[in-house]
Amino acid sequence: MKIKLTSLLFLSMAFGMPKLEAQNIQKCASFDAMHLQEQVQPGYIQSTQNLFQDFYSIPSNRAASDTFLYVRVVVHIVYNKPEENLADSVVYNQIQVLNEDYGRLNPDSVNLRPVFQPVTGVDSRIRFLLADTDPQGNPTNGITRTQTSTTSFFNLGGSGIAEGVKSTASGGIDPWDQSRFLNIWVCNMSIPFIGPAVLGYAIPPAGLPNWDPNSTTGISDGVVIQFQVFGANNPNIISAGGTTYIARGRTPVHEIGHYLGLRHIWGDATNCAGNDGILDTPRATDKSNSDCDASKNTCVDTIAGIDMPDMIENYMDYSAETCQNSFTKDQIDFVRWVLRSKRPDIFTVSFTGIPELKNQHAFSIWPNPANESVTISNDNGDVISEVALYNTAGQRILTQRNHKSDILIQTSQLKQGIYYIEMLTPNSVSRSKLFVTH
Ligand SMILES: [Ca+2]
Ligand SMILES: [Ca+2]
Ligand SMILES: [Zn+2]
Repeated sequence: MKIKLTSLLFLSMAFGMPKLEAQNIQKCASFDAMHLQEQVQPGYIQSTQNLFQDFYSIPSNRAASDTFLYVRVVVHIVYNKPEENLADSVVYNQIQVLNEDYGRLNPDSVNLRPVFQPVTGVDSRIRFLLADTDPQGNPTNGITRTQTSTTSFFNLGGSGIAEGVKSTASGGIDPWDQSRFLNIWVCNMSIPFIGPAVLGYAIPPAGLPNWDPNSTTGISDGVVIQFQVFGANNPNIISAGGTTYIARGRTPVHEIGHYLGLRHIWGDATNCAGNDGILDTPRATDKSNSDCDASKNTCVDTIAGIDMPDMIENYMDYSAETCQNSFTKDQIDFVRWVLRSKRPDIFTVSFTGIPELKNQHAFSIWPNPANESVTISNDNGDVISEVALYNTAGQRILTQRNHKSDILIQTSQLKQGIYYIEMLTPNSVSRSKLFVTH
């Protein structure tokens, strides 16, 4: 990776600006970041591999639990140019994509080929919520904005790793307490005069007993994302060599997979010996380079009695974001186990413990309590683009998309009780209680 980028830059200096094909973008530098971590914490990589044995060795680790886990997220927007200062609506959209993909609520999950039916992932019951209280206890919308004089956080000597963005002293912003918040930095880490080379990275928690996410040495804990690929409604595009990279918000889905311990589906090897540690993901000889080639079956293995084709639909592949739509069952069980056992303070289990979002927008919810139906209207006249209804267990039970400033929700089929209603507008996300009585 380091050699590749260096030679790319050298080529550009020697021969003028080369065409950077979109296929040549290294989608993820997590494996390089893991090796950098190994240098300051010998044994780190082995400990992350041990996580898989630890997970599989105790059957109850895989036990399904209905408990919803709500991860506190802070998104740090670090920008130099105006287009890098992504709107709140882009952040909200990305959070929605995370919840859809980790909840298997994504509409394109139906595109997963039937051959993978025996290993198809379920709803992880992990949900991502922007923090509403910062580390000092002040109200926040979970988004920080930092203007920087740094035009790119790309580090030529560091395998594309952009650790500078994680430090105020180096033009970025210091993390919020990494044992309590999933920190996501969104920035520009393009190679000067060439363009984006790495779209994101994150490293798994170590299985070491002295694992400290707040450690100041090595790779600082959290996720880094190249600004054009954050949010499916991002107005910026990566276009190089006549090819446009189509972003669907799946780079953060992939990187959070690493943050929760997952490895690349092909096991970071170029032969069938590569192993991602997960038993129900088929092996592959190499990454899918942004393609959606469903004809590939590069390695023979037997999962659920069959030799499955390469799983280009998997979020942990390098396939195009338009054909990614699934985790497997074991990947889902594994990330839940990692979250509970290795990052135990980063989530809350009670949706009711999460304060309602206030003062972002005034909505009228009438009648409340509702019987047959309820009408929600946005008092300032802006469009309500989506309404989601959750029960007190935090399960999303209804999603309704919309194009007007008001929306009617049928409640006659809902059981009597308390619900949480979430309203998305192009500029805000708000939550409120809804009571249903019959
Ligand atoms: Ca596997
Ligand atoms: Ca196969
Ligand atoms: Zn990756």
